Amino acid sequence: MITNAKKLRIYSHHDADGIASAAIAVFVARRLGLNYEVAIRNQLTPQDVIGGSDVYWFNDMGSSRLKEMQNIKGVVTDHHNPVVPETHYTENGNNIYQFNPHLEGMDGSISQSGSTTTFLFGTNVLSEVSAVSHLPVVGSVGDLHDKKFGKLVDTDREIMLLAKNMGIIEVKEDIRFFGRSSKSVSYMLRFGNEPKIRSLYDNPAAVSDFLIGHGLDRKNLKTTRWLDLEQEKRDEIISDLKSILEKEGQDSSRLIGEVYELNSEPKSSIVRDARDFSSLINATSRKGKPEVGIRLCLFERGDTMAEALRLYSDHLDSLRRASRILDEAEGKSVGSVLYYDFGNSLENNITGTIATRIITHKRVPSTSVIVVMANLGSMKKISARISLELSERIDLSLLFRQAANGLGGTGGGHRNAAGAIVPIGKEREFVEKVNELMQSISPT
Ligand SMILES: [Mn+2]
Repeated sequence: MITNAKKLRIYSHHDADGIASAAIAVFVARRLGLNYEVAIRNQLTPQDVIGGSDVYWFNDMGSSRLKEMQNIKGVVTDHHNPVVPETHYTENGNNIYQFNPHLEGMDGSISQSGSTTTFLFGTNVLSEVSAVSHLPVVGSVGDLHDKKFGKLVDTDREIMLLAKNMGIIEVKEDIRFFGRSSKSVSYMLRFGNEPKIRSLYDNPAAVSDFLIGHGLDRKNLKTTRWLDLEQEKRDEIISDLKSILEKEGQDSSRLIGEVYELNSEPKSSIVRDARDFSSLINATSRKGKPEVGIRLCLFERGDTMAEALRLYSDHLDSLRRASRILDEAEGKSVGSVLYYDFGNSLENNITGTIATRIITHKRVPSTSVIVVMANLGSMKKISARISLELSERIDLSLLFRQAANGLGGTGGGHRNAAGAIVPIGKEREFVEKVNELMQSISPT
């Protein structure tokens, strides 16, 4: 279907994993000389799921919406929890082949990202896809698939090793904080939270003293990156950070893990680190220019990079504004659900980002469901996160789907990160329903 498509419609999700997936699909479409169009979506619209004569390729999305699709001919390569457990779906005039790790008994929230799934499918269409095997690494890390074990696992790992063996990426054991290549070492230590070093976290004075104590010059603290330091210096700092963590009574083993670097980027590049690369492409999409992120994934630099950096700085401004709103906001509790409704004061495409921030940076019980809402026309856009610990017992995507379906909305996602859209006015009921479902599965 793909190789013979007169017109290929590529739909992908609006986060880093989705953009990496879109780039893989675009790479395939270009090499096959296809006429194609790309649409990046936060959620598929009702029009998106009604097909015609074109061929569709849904990436990092689609599995939770299969039942609403009509007359669609094409492929879904996704890792979100599927509503239909079929690899070939032919109801409602559809002819859809669905590729999803859940159908193979794997957990898509950790074993296989959307971009890994898209890549695997892509290799069966066109073997040259291996030339972009860095993209599943970027997408998987963007979806935090390396969080639980400090490295990529299962299928994500197999593709990462392929990229490594091809010399496309380099794998190292190093500090797993965000910003190794894109931020100053002082920023990296100040906001690093995997794990959170209590005496340094969000404490710029303590971070400066610590770094000066390690021989760094005060005037260079804002410009020197982690990757600029000599290996010996990094080892020295890491061993000191480990002893601080141990003194704080924390597990220091989580500080070090696998990190992935892109060999196509020089050492001086701010997106040499795959995690930093994923945050840059994520920003291009959140700021409404996903095509810039896709072009970056496909090795365009120069003006494309300059534009990406502008979008990144705009995105950081939005997040700073959101943080200020968040500081003043009081969450409301309904049982084990803690929810924040920002109405029109929060951009509705960063509700998930903010929910992640709350669960990472605020002191919330590990048994809570963190919910962030914002208005989306006549609907409420809802994003939620739970701790990995709680997700061992609860599949949030199923709860969200069930709660939203009863209220004229849609919901889905992953075990630990889910979303829903319900009509405005139904949000309180939604929260109550989620809490009720939680209690029935796992009473607290
Ligand atoms: Mn994904």
